[in-house]
Amino acid sequence: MHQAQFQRHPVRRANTACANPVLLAPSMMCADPCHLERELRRLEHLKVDWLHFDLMDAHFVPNMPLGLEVLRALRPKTALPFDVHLMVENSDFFVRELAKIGVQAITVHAEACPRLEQTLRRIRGLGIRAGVALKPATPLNTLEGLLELVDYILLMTVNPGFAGQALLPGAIRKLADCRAWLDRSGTRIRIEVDGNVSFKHIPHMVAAGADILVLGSSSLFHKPGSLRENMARVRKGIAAGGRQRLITKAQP
Ligand code: S6P
Ligand code: MG
Repeated sequence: MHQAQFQRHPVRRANTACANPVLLAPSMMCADPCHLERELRRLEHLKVDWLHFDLMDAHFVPNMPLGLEVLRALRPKTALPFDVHLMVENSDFFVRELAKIGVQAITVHAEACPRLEQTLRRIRGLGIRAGVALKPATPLNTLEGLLELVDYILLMTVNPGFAGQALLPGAIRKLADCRAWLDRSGTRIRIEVDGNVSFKHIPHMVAAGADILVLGSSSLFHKPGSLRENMARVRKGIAAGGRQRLITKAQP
C-alpha cells in the first residue's frame, strides 16, 4: 500500500517549464525525539510528501540520531512514504533490514558503497525506490553509467552527519549542473537537496532544479516558529523559486 501511494500522488503542474513538481521531506532527526508520533501527526496535517529519516552508524559519519527500531515502531503509524538516507559503512546490511521494515525509498552514499551498482540493483529488486547521495566534494560524474538504476540523486549541500550547518560554497552551482546533466540525459530522475535547505536558500534551490527538499532546522523545524508558520514560509519560498509543490491527497 505504501509503495502504491508513493507512485501515484496526483500532480499539479507548475507554471514554468519543469518536469517535476517539488516534494517536501521533513527530516525526522530535527523533530522532537521525545514525541515522534505527535510530530508525525502534525506533519501529516501539513500535508508533507515523504518523511526523511537519516540513519547513521557513527563510522561513516560521527553521529547516530535515529536507529532501525525507531523506524520499525513508526512505520505502522502512518501511510506517509519513508525516505531513508543511509550514512553508514555497511549499506547492504541496512538495506536488508529496511526492506523488512517496509520503507519506500533508500538512498545510499556513493562514497560508502564499493559495489554501488549491485547495491542499487538490490534495492530496486526489493521493490524500493533507489537513490544515490553525493557528499559536497564528490563529483557528479561518479554517477556516469548508473542513471538507469537510480530514481533520485540526493545532493548534500553540507557535509553529512549533522543538522544546523551552513550551506557550502558551490552547492547551488553543483545542483544546477546536475539538473542540466539530467535534462540532457532525458531521464526523469529527481534531485533531492539536503543540508541548510533554509527559508533563504529554498527559492534558489528550487530555481536551480531541486525536486525534493529535505526540511530541517533551518526551515520547517526552525525555532521559534511553529510548524504551521514555518510551512507557510517554505511554500512561499518554493513559489518564489518558480515552481509549485506537489499537491497530495489528504492523509488518513
Ligand atoms: C544531515 C542529514 C540531514 C539533516 C538536515 C537538517 O547529514 O542528512 O537530513 O537532518 O539537513 O537540515 P538543516 O536545515 O538543519 O541543515
Ligand atoms: Mg538526510
